[in-house]
Amino acid sequence: MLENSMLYPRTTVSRRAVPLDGMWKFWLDENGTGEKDGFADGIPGKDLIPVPASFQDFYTQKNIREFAGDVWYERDLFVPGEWEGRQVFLRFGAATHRAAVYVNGRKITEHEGGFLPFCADITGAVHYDADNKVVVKVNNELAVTNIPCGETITLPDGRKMNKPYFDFFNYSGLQRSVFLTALPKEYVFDFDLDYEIAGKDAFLHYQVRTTGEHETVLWLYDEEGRQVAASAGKSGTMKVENARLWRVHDAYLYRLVIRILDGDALIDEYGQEIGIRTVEVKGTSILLNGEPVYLKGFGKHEDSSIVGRGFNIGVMKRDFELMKWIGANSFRTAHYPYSEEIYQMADREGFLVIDEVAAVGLFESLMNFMEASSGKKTAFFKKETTPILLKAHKKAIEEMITRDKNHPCVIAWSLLNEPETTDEAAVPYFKEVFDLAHELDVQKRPRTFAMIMNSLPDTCKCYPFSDIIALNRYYGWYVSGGYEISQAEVLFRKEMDAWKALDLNKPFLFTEYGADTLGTEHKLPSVMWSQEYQEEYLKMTHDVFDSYDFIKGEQIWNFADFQTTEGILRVNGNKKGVFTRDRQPKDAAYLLRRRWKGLLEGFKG
Ligand code: BDP
Repeated sequence: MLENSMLYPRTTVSRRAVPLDGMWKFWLDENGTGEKDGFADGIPGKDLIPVPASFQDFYTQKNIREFAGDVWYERDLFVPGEWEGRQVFLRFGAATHRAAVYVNGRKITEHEGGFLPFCADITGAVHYDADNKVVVKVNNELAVTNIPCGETITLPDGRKMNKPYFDFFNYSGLQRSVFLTALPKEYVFDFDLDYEIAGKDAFLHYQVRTTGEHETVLWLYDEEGRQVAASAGKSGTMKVENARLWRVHDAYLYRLVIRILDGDALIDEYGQEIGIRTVEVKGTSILLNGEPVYLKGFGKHEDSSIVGRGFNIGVMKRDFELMKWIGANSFRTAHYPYSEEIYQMADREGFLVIDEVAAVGLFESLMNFMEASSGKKTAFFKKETTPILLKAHKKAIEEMITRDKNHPCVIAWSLLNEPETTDEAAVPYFKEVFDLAHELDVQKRPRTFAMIMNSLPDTCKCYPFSDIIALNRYYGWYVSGGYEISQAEVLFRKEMDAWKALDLNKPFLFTEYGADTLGTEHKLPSVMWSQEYQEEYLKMTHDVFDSYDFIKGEQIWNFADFQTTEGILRVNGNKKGVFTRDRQPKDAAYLLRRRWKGLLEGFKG
């Protein structure tokens, strides 16, 4: 059970939420002595850095960009006197990958895991109507005991260096908004919603958790602000007559308001936009409101110039506009839960989201995405430290599901990306994470994991756990690329025929396929890396998709070019983007647009 509420901070009649975004003091702890040197009381220097943002791409020194270790943030915090007697928190959208929070020199809390929110209860540590000092130590070292997996090595000159087992830059720092919040002592902590559609009406089953015993009441308002249902009690059902359902690109949002009352007096109020919809897997179909849907879209990243993985509201807007333009209806939050604002936008825009926890790099390999697919390395889950990893992984699943479960956009949980699945040791590990997701989600949304190239019908021990079989496949890129593409197609079809022969009666989805393409390169006839080849590759791949009825979606890798660690396989980043890193279309974007605009929502339904 989580210690802190995961609800998004909002100001209401009973609550206050003050964003602390802006410039914070910043210090790179190159000697790792911050703790001993008393940084908790205040950090050295005068350097300022923006929050939210990754710290890496602002500076001109390579040792800052590549830094592995502790970085420190500090700012003053004025806490209004009227808040005395309330519950006062600092709420971090994320701190990558772990953090310790100090207020006025006192350690308040620690949090492990870089992509989910946490709160520091500072009620007893602050001076009211006065300035206080907040110091946050953020550490970005990678290990096989935490997700995402990797290692931290020490170079001959004594510097530490991160070695990710994954293919995206290890951006870190305070990458999401920080809020100062004040809540009443008794407050709405969490709630769960589940829907049932009955003809024109809908039933909304709910459960509310509060920190006290007073009466809880719920109101539901439509988009015009008219009250359409109400209920009392911490659990129950509301009937919504003539319910407007939440649909793809036609997202109707009701507003749920939860109040805690003491007679006529209001103790707490929390409101959130919700969408009435059902999600289900039936046979080989993915059903939204009982109707089949074919997923078209992307694996994405939170990644942009200068701010790195920092939440960027402008980039978010542009991304949604491009996704609408191209005819996409969905995306996967590869390879970590995204900023909460992105799910709010997907709710509003009617996009279907596969929400992925940061379990990436669960493979015995330094260049995971290449070596791992060769099948040479196995038995990742046999390590002595696996139980520690599993614990961190389960905690992240709990935090993710608690945070995101009430977003109508979230239609499935992706519990791992490209893990090792060929050794029996993976099986009990998978069982634990898949069971946990099922147990935590009252909507029992489909669960999946993205399967690497060597997780094949005859080698993968874990696909039976998935409700949707999600494949990451690169026939024509990592396998038989270029002039050998006809061979790639033969191999691809051979694999798909083998899946077909298993007759799993489950939907298949491509969570990754793609070819690195330089936005600057044209070549007639094509060569690999040219825009012409990206189109050839897509035509072949889409032909294969269209030959199998059980394939119910395609999410190309990647929406946009993104930063990775430097290396011989990456030209200043991964270039599989359909859009460049500054969000302009490559030629393939027009091909995809023609295809996706032409496919019916219920294609192959
Ligand atoms: C897959 C990974 C993804 C990589 C991609 C690639 O899931 O993170 O970026 O391949 O190689 O292995 O482009």
